[in-house]
Amino acid sequence: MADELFELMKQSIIDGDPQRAAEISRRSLEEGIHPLEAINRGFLLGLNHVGEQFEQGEMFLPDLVLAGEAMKAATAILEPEIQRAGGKRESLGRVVLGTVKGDIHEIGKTLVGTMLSASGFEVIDLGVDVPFELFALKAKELNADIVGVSALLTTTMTGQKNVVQALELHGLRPKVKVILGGAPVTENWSNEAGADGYGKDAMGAVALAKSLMGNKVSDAAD
Ligand code: B12
Repeated sequence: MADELFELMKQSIIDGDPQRAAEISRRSLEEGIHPLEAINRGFLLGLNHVGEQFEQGEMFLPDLVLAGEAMKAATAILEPEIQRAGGKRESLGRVVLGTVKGDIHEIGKTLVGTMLSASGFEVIDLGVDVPFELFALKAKELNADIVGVSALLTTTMTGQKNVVQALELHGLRPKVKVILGGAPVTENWSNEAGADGYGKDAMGAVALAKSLMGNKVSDAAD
């Protein structure tokens, strides 16, 4: 039964059908499927399929756009449920999050924000196409503990390093930890960019943020 729904979820993304994606999201909640499971075992498989087809020249930009819209329709319904399941608790730390300049991919970044917030972090989401220095200015203004930078393109990934440099320039390192993510990001790149770590997915992002807060020297001014 659940397997059938996962298949329908995947197909709604491949078809680029936001209405259908929303409808199946609601149904899956009614049937007691965990929203994160719906994302990981259903919708994401569709998005990966579209990405692969696009790379092979079998699908085109409009397909990518529609798949993105369908994914957003699904997460609009599922993410509030992930938040609710997290409940309210004391803040584990403050995270400034965004997708780096030149890059408008938002789905993964938003999912990371939702998971961090459901796990007890305070998240300030700066959105997409965020100028390098704005990450630093916001981190300073909001006294952030962690800055999270997402990049989905090999061409914009280099911007993550610029964010680390902007934080250095503003004297915020190492007080503010930097975590990186996005499909092309690896541990090697994270080291090369001078970040504190990278998260492979939203669960990895939460584990990383928690471990960095555990290692963080507490600041009397906080
Ligand atoms: C949907 C999509 C789009 C949509 C985005 C819609 C939106 N509102 O976000 C649109 C249509 C806008 C788009 C545009 C483009 N795209 Co696009 N897109 C995709 C696609 C299919 C899915 C991305 C996605 O949402 N994945 C799902 C999320 C949940 O996964 P994720 O983003 O990887 O995030 C997870 C982890 O990476 C991690 N994570 C992410 N961020 C962070 C941050 C932190 C701090 C941490 C710790 C972890 C973390 O956790 C997340 C949750 O698990 C991918 C293919 C793919 N399978 O990745 C191509 C892909 C990324 N796009 C690609 C390309 C080429 C483009 C365009 C250049 C196409 C064009 N010719 O115009 C443009 C670029 C626009 C721009 N300037 O940004 C290529 C990139 C190739 C490359 N290596 O550089 C890909 C890989 C497709 C391909 N196979 O060729 N795209």
